[in-house]
Amino acid sequence: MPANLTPEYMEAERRFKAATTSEEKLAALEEMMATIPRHKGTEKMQADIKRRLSKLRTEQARKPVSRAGIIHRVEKEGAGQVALVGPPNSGKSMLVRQLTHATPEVADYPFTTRVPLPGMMKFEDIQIQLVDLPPVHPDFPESWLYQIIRNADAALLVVDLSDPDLLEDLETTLLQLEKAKVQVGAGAARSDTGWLVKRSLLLGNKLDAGGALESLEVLKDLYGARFETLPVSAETGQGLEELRLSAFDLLEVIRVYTKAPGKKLELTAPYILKRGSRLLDLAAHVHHDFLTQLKYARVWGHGKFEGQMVNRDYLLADKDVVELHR
Ligand SMILES: Nc1nc2c(ncn2[C@@H]2O[C@H](COP(=O)(O)OP(=O)(O)O)[C@@H](O)[C@H]2O)c(=O)[nH]1
Ligand SMILES: [Mg+2]
Repeated sequence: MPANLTPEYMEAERRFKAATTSEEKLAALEEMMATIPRHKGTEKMQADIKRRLSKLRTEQARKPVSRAGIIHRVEKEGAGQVALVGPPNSGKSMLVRQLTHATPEVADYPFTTRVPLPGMMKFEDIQIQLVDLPPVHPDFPESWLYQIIRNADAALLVVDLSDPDLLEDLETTLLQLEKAKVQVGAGAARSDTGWLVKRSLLLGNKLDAGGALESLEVLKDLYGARFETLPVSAETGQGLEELRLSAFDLLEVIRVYTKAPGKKLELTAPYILKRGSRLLDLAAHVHHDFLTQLKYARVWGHGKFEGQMVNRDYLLADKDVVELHR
């Protein structure tokens, strides 16, 4: 089976080969792991990356920690990792406080947040990982910040609708991302090396505050074509339920439940798969034996399928219930 490697993966591999420090190697390997297509044809490569990663991590763990040049990273958990990206004081930490059990410090002065802090956000029956981050701003030039953003599955661009400098702040954030070769929003994909496209959503926070509605209109006028824009208030909770759903959409994953033949339908924790996955992809997740032994499956879901037989190429949909037969 051909490996079908993506340009993102090739770039990460190029960076790995060019890396001179173990930090750079680790960062590149993590990106390789995040971008390698997951199928039978790349299993050996995946195993190889995993082995190198764990070796490097072990080496790192043995090293004494030096204050200067400390690197932060956030291990992925749940259905996907979403980074909160934006200027200082836009309310990133408060959003993470409201949406997860994490308790980052919230304050009305900039640069309160100095380290990443993950928290798990519930959406229906799954958990999505949010990562609170220091501001994306020239005064916080740490490269690990951009590495975390690059490595995340998606980004929420958080701006303060009550801030008169809103547009300037957003431009500063976008410029910083551009310098880090992170492309956000709609537009022709950059083809020069190193660029990474990050699915993202523009969050207009502080909807409760004075002037917010006017700013929202301006924001939509200027950036509506580039970004889907969602107004929220971390303070009052307005828009936060929509935000959970939007974050899920942003991840472009589906939930698939399995059921054993002859057993009653009992919804357990779903498998999380990329949108566009087929029955065979699910089978590979459940057990590698299914890859060769799978004969057919029955599917219940989206009002159309009531235990209908489907073959290996069946395109899975969110909330499908699948019974695998071999
Ligand atoms: N009115 C209002 N204030 C908010 C909202 N979200 C955050 N804040 C305030 O904005 C300031 C900065 O919040 P913080 O979460 O620390 O911003 P960060 O720097 O982006 O993490 C704090 O004083 C918060 O209380 C909101 O939705 N409405
Ligand atoms: Mg903060």
